[in-house]
Amino acid sequence: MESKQRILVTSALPYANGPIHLGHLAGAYLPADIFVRYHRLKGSDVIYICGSDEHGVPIMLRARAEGVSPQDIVDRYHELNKKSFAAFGMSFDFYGRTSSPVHHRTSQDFFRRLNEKNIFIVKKEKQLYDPEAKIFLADRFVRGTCPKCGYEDAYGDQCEKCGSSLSPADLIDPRSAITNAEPVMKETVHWYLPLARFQKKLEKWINEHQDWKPNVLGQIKSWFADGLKDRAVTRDLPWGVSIPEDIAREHGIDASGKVLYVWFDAPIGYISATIEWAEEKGDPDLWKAYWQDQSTRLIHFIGKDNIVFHCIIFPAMLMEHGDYVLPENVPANEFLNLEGNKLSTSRNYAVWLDDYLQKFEPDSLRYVLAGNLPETRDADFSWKDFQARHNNELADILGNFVNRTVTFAHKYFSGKVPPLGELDEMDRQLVEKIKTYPSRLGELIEKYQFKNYIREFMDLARFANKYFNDKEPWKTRKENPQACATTINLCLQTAKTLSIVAEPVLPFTARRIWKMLNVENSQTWDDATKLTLDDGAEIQPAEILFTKIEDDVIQKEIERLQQAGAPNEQKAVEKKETEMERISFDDFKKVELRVATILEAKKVEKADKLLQLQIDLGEEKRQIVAGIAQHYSPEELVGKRIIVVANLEPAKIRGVESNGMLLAASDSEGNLTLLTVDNEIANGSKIS
Ligand code: B3M
Ligand code: ZN
Repeated sequence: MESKQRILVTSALPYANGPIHLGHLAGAYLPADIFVRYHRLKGSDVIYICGSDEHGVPIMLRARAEGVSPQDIVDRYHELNKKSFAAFGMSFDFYGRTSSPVHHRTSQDFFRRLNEKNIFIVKKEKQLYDPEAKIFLADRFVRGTCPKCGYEDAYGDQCEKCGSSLSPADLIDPRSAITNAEPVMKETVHWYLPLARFQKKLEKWINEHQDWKPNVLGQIKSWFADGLKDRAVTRDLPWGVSIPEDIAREHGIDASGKVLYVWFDAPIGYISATIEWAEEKGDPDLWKAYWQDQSTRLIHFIGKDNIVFHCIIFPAMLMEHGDYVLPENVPANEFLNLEGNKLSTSRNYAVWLDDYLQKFEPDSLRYVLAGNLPETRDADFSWKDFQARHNNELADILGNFVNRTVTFAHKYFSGKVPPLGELDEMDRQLVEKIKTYPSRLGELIEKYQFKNYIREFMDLARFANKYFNDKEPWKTRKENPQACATTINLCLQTAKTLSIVAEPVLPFTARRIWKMLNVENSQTWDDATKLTLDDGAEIQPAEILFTKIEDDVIQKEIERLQQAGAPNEQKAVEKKETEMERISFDDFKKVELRVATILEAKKVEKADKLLQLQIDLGEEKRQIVAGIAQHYSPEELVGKRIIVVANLEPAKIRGVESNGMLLAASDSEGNLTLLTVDNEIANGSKIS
């Protein structure tokens, strides 16, 4: 029998530096689990790999703050996150960790292979050093003023305010995040991945993947447009994967003080976790059938802040290593906001998974998040919406349909599947839905359109509910028992179909329905298309699948967030009446405002405030120039919905054509935020 095509799915390794929150789930985890569960039901040869990312400066900073070791921090959160993921139904085949010996060895072997192939550029250079703590100040070990936007608390690797990627030497007035001391420059040596040299090869490879999501391709293109820069893949830190001793000796340095950059070793964590999975399966070489077979479908599920690492840096590493398959797709999601504001872990403005699971069922969150994923643009989670979709869709439609079907079968057909008789037109319509819906839903999952999958699934449940109502079995029971038997038979068959196609998103509910129908765990996606319940088969008593969530329970969650305080609340800037110039309504009507989406973004040469944007305005694409470079980085703009003055005279700004103007709000403190739309609406839609 020909071997099935292998599918290797990964989710971004969460830092073992804190609990998992909704933003993580909506980004890299829930979509992957839906995809993998679907493929398991299809009988695909699929494995799902994840684990804890346990290196990097933030973990060291947290350890220092708590007066414990980095190992203490990662031990705590590795266990907590692994437990929370399991309770949420995340079906990893292996959940590894990058502090494991297997990972250290795998990463060192990978580094050694690239070193043997002379891939790296080895540079002697001066770096910031804390003379008090006697430690080099890499990444978040140093704070200072952002050279791009003037933010005074920027990190050495990134400015959280404008999102720019930085290196410690870029910072103005740098200071040690450990002792606040003024750093000195000290000589060191680092290994660089020559990304600039790989740009052509990477562009050629990305051009073969024009089917990837536009928000992903847009960000990659803006990185290419800026020109890839060589990237240091080692750090002077006491925590991480030490560079191989033999290589350190070649350069006369002590390996223990030099480690691999966390973003060099972390993606290799996917490989090392697969190696550990194979060992656990008792077949140590099995991992090679996935990672080192070019026919494998490798799919990385991540959030948009990890696109450059998974679409440029790690693929470059894999290409140069030579033994590995490259990703077939990286369906990165955008960000999830919370009650209209950005999540803020530092301000506890988040919904933590372990906290959620103490109060609500996992399937409710799986369903509501999946129905509102930030697939191509940021999305928003609200507790009111969570309550509404749980009560009005899960409880009132799916739960109600299954419950009254099984209850009716127990009450009037002694808990057995009634005989299937002649089908009338309405019956045939339902049977047609049973036959066709699974492949429709499967296609949507294969195309990573999970929101559409959820919507169409619930449409099928609605149709089933309507069929029950329209057939009126409580009447036909007396007037036409055979027709009633056929109705309840088909309702039970539909309940089974619904449970199978729901399993990827509602794994706990699916198994409760399978238990009721006595079809536990032997289900396949194909079974969902057939009437496999035999006449007379016994079924178990009905149970309530979803109890309604009351207002006071939700109100408590909303108040908790209000106490945490939404980050950087925009204080309304009162404009005095006298300052405002009045215009006529006719004047206002001349302005044509339309909705658009940003497709690409890049800096304007020699103009630190300007960005050049390619936008989709519905019937047309346009280029506009916007003075927002000090508030938004090009990569975070891709996929954003904006409001544009569409009938402005075209202009040339610093030699760049601008055909329109976007709208943004700014306040007296220099903050600026883009105006956007809060619901889905087509590009080009007019604002009136
Ligand atoms: N640890 C997660 C993050 O950036 C990061 C992913 C690593 S995947 C190899 O939030
Ligand atoms: Zn900045």
